[in-house]
Amino acid sequence: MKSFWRKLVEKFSPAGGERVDWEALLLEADLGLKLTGRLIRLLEEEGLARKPREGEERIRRELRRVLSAEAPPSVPAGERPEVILLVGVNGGGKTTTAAKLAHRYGQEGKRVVLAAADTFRAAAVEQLEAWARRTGALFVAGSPGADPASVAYRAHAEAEEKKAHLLIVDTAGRLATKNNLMLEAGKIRRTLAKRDPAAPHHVWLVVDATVGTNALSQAAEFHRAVGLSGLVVTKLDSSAKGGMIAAVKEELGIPTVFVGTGERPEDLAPFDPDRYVEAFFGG
Ligand SMILES: Nc1nc2c(ncn2[C@@H]2O[C@H](COP(=O)(O)OP(=O)(O)OP(=O)(O)O)[C@@H](O)[C@H]2O)c(=O)[nH]1
Ligand SMILES: [Mg+2]
Repeated sequence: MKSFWRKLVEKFSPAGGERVDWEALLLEADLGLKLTGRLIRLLEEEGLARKPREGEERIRRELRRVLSAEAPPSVPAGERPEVILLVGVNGGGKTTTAAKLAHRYGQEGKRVVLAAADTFRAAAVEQLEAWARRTGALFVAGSPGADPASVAYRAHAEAEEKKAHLLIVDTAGRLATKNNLMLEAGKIRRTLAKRDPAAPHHVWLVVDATVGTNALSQAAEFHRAVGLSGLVVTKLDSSAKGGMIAAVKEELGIPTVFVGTGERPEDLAPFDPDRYVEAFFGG
């Protein structure tokens, strides 16, 4: 199967591959304005702009550098539970990702608490509870309409009491206004910090890869409001290109920590820059 990159190369080098419209190609690959601009300047400075093969090789090397490997997140067996707060707009895959993380760390032998801090949508609580049962995690929820921050607070107390290694907090994605969404995430973050100044240890934005460079503006907004430490990019199994992973790292310095590749609990993998670059360019 031809990779999307190959298809783009064909599309943007109409004259038999001698010249490539790099700018159009890189933008369509979801690399964003800033990274695209820098890559073009690189190619020009190094005299590779009109050399399709060498140009591509240079881009590949630069992407690999931008995505430099970071150690995959691990859950230390500390005194207090490690806390992961998941935020993002509706439908991005937060609840599914919470379940996948519970499954992953549960399999490693960690005691996991799943907290449903989405008290906005009644079905959301049931959805997460079902996942908790499936993955063997403990489950904490609030009543419909309860303050999500209070659910997070209680969940942390329970996680400590049960000597859990990990607390995963799922949040709502749809609120009356986007501003409320940010305010709520900020409040949950501050409330967790009252229980443990080191918490939340991770604040991850869950984004759907198929939104393309929209992920950049989502990440910028959430980063401003809550401070993000990582990205979880979901639905990479759909026809998504995933270029925004490099764009977000370049523009905001936020690394992708996990990628979702399906709807089952096991469809989550730590982000691997080498595999990503390989898949991005394809054969
Ligand atoms: N194909 C695929 N589907 C996914 C993936 N992750 C989540 N989904 C699906 O995307 C849909 C939305 O996922 P949820 O986990 O409910 O998203 P959410 O962010 O919790 O949504 P809200 O609670 O409404 O904000 C569901 O149908 C999931 O099964 C993935 O990696 N691949
Ligand atoms: Mg949800």
